[in-house]
Amino acid sequence: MAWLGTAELASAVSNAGGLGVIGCGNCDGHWLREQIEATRERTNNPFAVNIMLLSRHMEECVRVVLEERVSVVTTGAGNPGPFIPSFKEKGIMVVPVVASVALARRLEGQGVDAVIAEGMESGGHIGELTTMALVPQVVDAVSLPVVAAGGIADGRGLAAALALGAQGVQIGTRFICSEECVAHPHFKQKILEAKDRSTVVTGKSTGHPVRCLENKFSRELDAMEKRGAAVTEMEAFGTGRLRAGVIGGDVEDGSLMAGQIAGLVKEIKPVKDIIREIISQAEEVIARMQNMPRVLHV
Ligand code: TUI
Repeated sequence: MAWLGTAELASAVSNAGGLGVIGCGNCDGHWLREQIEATRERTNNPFAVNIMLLSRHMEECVRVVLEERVSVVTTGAGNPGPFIPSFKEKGIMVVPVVASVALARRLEGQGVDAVIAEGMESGGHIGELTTMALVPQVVDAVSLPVVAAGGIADGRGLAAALALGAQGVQIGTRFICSEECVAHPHFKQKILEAKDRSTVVTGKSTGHPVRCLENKFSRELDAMEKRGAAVTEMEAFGTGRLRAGVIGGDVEDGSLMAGQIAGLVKEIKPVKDIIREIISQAEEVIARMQNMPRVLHV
């Protein structure tokens, strides 16, 4: 949740019983330190920092997390292997996003505390497997707690993730439409209007596929890809577009990263109401399933 996982949202989630996450995206160390301090002013509960491993400021962000001794670090868009020992030395829990069983296994061997199995329903940078296929295979492959991510925005999604063997869920897109999220109102409105097929995946040919709401920017990127534009040209074309879209509200020329579940989001609400509703709906779903007649009597 680059630019959106700020102190406002992270502290609201941590105050409501979740684990709020500050999203680094391409931020620098100075921005991250400010967000950590602002989060600490708003909550006494633990929170996490997500480090995006493709960022040019990544090493700076790692240093800030170590200095500030944040409770939990999550990582995305790569293999955090080389940084694990320094986090563990400071007692920081390490919870990487994985998009494959192979990386989950490798990172278990390197001492991570849990993994986030994120399916390609997610917004932003994605792997190739769906949440439904990835989560149970990761659950069977490792002895660590597994957090499911990708396509989860309500209690049905939470219950389904638990049924797949996950211990918890990571939720992004639903929280864009929270009162606390600093997303531009025009971006929030685009999510509220989204339908099931409103997102597209751009950048497959660059090796870094990204899911976002379809708009002028995504169509232009798609056209560049089809005419075989160079990766450097596409990267230059995309620079600054995420911030312009999600904070600046440029919903045509900006990048509006969001997950496939955007079509399910119909209301802007406070974080605590979103979390309470998700949990009570999951409890209802699970209770209903427990009362289902059994088909097989042996
Ligand atoms: O990282 C994300 N979501 C992101 S990062 C991002 S910034 C970006 N912009 C343009 C191009 C690329 C990135 C926007 N959204 N989510 C976590 C995530 N991690 N999803 C998938 C992965 C992942 C993929 C492959 C994690 C590890 C991985 O392993 C590769 C390897 O080295 O084995």
